[in-house]
Formats: sequence, C-alpha cells, structure tokens
Amino acid sequence: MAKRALITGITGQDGSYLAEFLLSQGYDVYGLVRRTSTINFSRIHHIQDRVTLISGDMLDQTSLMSALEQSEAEEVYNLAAQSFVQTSWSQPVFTGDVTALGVTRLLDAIRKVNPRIRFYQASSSEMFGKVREVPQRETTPFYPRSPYGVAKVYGHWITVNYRESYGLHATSGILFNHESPRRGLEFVTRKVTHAVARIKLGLDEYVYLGNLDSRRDWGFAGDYVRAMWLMLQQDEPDDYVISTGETHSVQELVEVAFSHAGLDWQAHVRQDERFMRPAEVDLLVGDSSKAGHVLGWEPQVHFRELIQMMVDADMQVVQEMIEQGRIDVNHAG
Ligand code: NDP
Ligand code: GDR
Repeated sequence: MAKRALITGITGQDGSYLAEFLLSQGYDVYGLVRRTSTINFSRIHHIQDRVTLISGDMLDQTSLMSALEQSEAEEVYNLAAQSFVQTSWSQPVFTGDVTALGVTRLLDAIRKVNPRIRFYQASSSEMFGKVREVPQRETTPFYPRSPYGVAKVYGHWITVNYRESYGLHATSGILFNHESPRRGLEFVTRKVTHAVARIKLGLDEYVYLGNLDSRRDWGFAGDYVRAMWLMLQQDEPDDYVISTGETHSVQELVEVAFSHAGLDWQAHVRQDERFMRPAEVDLLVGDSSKAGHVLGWEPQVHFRELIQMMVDADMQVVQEMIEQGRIDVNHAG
C-alpha cells in the first residue's frame, strides 16, 4: 500500500515542491487548503489531479482533526504559516495564532487521532536572529528578532515538548532561506529577479529595496524538501539544521541578478525606508553537517546558479505576460 502524507501549506512554495517529491516517491498526497475567495492553486495546478485537497485552517482545530481522519496520514508536514517576516510586525497576533499556536493545534490533533503519525515542523533560521554563534547549528541558542521569529521559536519548542511529553515522532527542521522560481514576490530574491526581468523587458526602471547589507544563507527549495522527507524516514525524531554553509549579502544578490541580465544594478536599485525592518537579522549562515552525517543530505544548487535560474524563469514569465497582454504594473513590493 502507498504511504499517505498530509501537507499543510501545500499551496505555498515548499508545499508544491514537497508534494511533487512525495508523488515521485509513490505517496498518496493530501493537502490542507484554506478557504479563499479566489482560487490560489497556481503552484500546484500541474499536479492537482494527483493530490487530494482537504479544506481546513490552522486556526480551526476541528478541521485539523478531520483532515487527519480523512487522509489517514502516516506522515504530516506542517508547512502552513504566516511566513513573511515584515508582515509579522503589522499582524503580530495573527502571526502568533497561525505560526505558533497552529503547531499546538496540529500536534494535539495528532496526539488524539493517531499518535503514531510522524510529524515535521517547518522551523526557521529566523529563530537564531541576533546570532549568538557563527555558523549556526542545532545547539545555537535562539534570539528571534521579529514576531515571526518569536512564533517559530514557540513552534519549535512545542514540537520538542510533544516529542518528550507524549513520545510523538515529532521532528523540527531548522531551515535557512530557500528560494525558487515559485518564491512569493514579496521575498527579496524573487522581488529582485522579477524586477530584473521587468526592467530588462522595458516595463520598469527601478526596484525599491530596504537593507542591502543583511546576509543570508540562500539555498534551493527543491533541495530542501528532500531533507524534510529524509528527516521523517529516521527511526528517531530529532532536530536538524538545513543550509548551504555560504552567506551572501542582499547587495551581492542584486549584483548577480542584474549582471546575469546584462544590466548595471546601480542604475536601477533605489533604497526605500518602507522596506527597512524595525529589527533586522544581520547575518545568517548555517552548519548542516549533522544533516550531512545522519541524513546523507547535501545541497545541490548553490547561490549564483540559484539566482540565475530565478532570473531566467522570471524573464520567461514576464515575456509571456507581455505576449498575452497581462502586464500587471502593480506587482508586489
Ligand atoms: P509560503 O508563504 O509560500 O506558504 C505558506 C503556506 O501556508 C501557504 O500554502 C498558505 O496558504 C498556508 N497558510 C497560511 N496560513 C494558513 C492557515 N491559517 N491555515 C492553513 N494554511 C495556511 O511559505 P514557504 O513555502 O516559503 O515556507 C513553508 C514553511 O516553511 C513556512 O512555515 C515557513 O515559515 C517555513 N520556512 C520557510 C523558509 C523559506 O526560506 N522558504 C525557511 C524556513 C522556514 P495560502 O496559499 O492560502 O496563503
Ligand atoms: P527573510 O526573507 O526575512 O530572511 O525570511 P526576505 O527575503 O523577506 O528578507 C531577506 C533579507 O532581505 C532584506 N531586504 C528585503 N526583504 C524584502 N522582503 N523586501 C525588500 O525590499 C528588501 N530589501 C532588503 C531583509 O531586510 C532581510 O534582511 C525568509 C522567510 O521565508 C521566512 O519565512 C523564513 O523563515 C526565513 O526566510 C528563513
């Protein structure tokens, strides 16, 4: 019999790659989707006939229990979150409700419906925030710098707590930034690569950014979902850092993206206070040697290749928009 997995956040960047990966492994894949007034299945459109979507919300405990019962899942991947750091300052309570308490709702539903379920929690390098150690590893203390980071620390510790309190197979993957052509337009990599395409194709002249000095450890989402699956195949639940071990500044990202399109970034990048954060995470770089030893996981795609892949994909997206007369001049900021 095929294994059954339930993914919360299946309509997001990671959810779509994870669903593809699990299908390729022969899984029956179920996805939790929340009710919206317009359909937002663009990332899973190509696999929609191969996955089963179940209506539910991380804010609604009853719907989570129903999703577990309906799917009879053996593995649950909790990817659902209010995941945009900037928004977490304007919606701190909502972010806490979904991104922190949502984890408890799901873990408690698992405990009641089927405590043998293997659970993956999407923890984040944002938990390291004002870093206490370089590079950051599983034992590095947390110091979150945003309501989102604080919510993720809660989600991490409640996962550890349910593992220790109830013996659940509950694992926390502490993933550093990972990107792809499916990244939301508000995140800095995709904002830049999409802007490069629009500038190159004559639709815009400038892109407005915040802090160019912050440094991130950027990997490819397709590589990172494989690590999530590997974690749940281990006999014992544990915590793992997943990262590339390289760090680059936002300015380097900008330079690589613009130069790939043959453009001079200084002519097109403007700084704008609106995109500065009340508290910044200055430097992230992970040490994923534990994942290397235990899971046999290594990243395949590195920074320059990743950004170039995203620029190429956005050139195609914007070109098609132009050809189809669908130019949206108010693209995400
Ligand atoms: P996205 O923002 O692309 O996707 C988030 C998903 O969560 C969407 O499917 C969204 O649904 C869903 N969601 C949000 N709120 C609710 C809710 N109340 N009920 C049900 N579903 C909800 O995030 P990513 O794919 O990039 O990230 C996946 C997870 O990994 C997140 O938890 C994120 O915080 C975490 N993470 C991400 C990293 C990264 O670099 N990408 C790094 C470390 C951790 P909808 O489509 O309806 O909005
Ligand atoms: P991050 O990703 O906050 O690391 O969280 P984001 O791409 O939003 O920011 C990265 C860095 O770029 C700086 N920056 C800008 N960011 C955005 N979004 N827009 C801008 O215009 C801009 N200019 C500069 C930011 O200040 C920051 O330093 C992501 C999310 O996916 C989280 O859900 C996840 O947990 C972490 O990565 C790991």
